[in-house]
Amino acid sequence: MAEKFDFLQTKEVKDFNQELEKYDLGPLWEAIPELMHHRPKPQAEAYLWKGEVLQKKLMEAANIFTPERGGERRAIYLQNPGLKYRQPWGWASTTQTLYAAVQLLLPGEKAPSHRHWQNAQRFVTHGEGAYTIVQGQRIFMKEGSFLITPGGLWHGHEHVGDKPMIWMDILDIPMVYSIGGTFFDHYPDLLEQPSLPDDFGSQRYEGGVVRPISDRHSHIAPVGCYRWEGTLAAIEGLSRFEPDPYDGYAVEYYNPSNGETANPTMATWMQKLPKGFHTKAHRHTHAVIYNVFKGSGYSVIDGVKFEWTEGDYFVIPNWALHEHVAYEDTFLFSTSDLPIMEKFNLERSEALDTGNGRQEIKSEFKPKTL
Ligand code: GTQ
Repeated sequence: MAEKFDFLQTKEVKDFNQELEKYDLGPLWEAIPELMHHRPKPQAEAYLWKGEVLQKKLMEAANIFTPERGGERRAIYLQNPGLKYRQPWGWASTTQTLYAAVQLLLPGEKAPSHRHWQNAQRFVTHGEGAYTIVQGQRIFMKEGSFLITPGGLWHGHEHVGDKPMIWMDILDIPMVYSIGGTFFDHYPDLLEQPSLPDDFGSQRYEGGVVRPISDRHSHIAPVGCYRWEGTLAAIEGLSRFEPDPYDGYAVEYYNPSNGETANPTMATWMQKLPKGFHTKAHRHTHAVIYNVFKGSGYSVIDGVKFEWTEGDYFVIPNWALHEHVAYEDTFLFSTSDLPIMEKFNLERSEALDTGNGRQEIKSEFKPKTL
């Protein structure tokens, strides 16, 4: 091995590498170790953003522009420092495949209807009374609601309530960008008008585990909104039994017409960690973006301690060892690229192989604060 390496350092080989570059060609003998890591080695880093920083910056943004006047949405996205400047104009996504943002809509505001082929979803963290209109259906939002807008559907928002609303957006923007598949259209009017009853999907699925007989065949979004009450009831049922040692009591939002994830490229979970619960450490190929919906605690990610409190956002990159600890009853909302990894046959997982399944803490992450 050493001999081969030495050979690659010779002047003859180096000169030839440069010669190839003149023709926009590249030598594979230089590239393999960088392109084909033994194990996933994402450029995205483990990272945490404080909720209060996002709230403050959104309120400041509200003083300088409204979505109706331009820019489409008042959303501030989570830029992973490990991915900064990787893209040509200097934006960075949250993980390699997913973008996450936090959006503010004030009473009386409208965010114009548009459509794109990126899959989108929202998780409401503050407020109620705004609706999103998706393909002619007004879907009313409130705290704890999870909403999907799969690719290609018209959607716009309007706030007809009386208190500011904040929600988290997650889209597969970086993935669609990297495969060069993006399409985007503005709706001809400011907002699409209703053509279906309000909250049509949620009403049709009010019973939860049964489906209308006409939904025996796959639909893209039979349910547009998964309400908190239903999610909580499911978790309470699970909580009567033993927790999963790695994830506590976790449920996945799914598409009841085909049994797959609610949105085709993203897996989204709500997980409860009871007070004092300490999960065992493991790692998996998919990367995860979290919102601390309720509670507080910490996660250890590749030996680094990330303390979190209600409202924070954090990222576990691909193949990073991680475990969570809850100081109080905690609900973590999360979205990952699990379906993407599964479709490419890349999903693997592995448990930490030591006595108690816990990592040694080597350092503590210092988040940016106000
Ligand atoms: O609210 O429709 O954060 O289209 C990014 C793209 C939000 C939205 C985002 C979007 C939206």
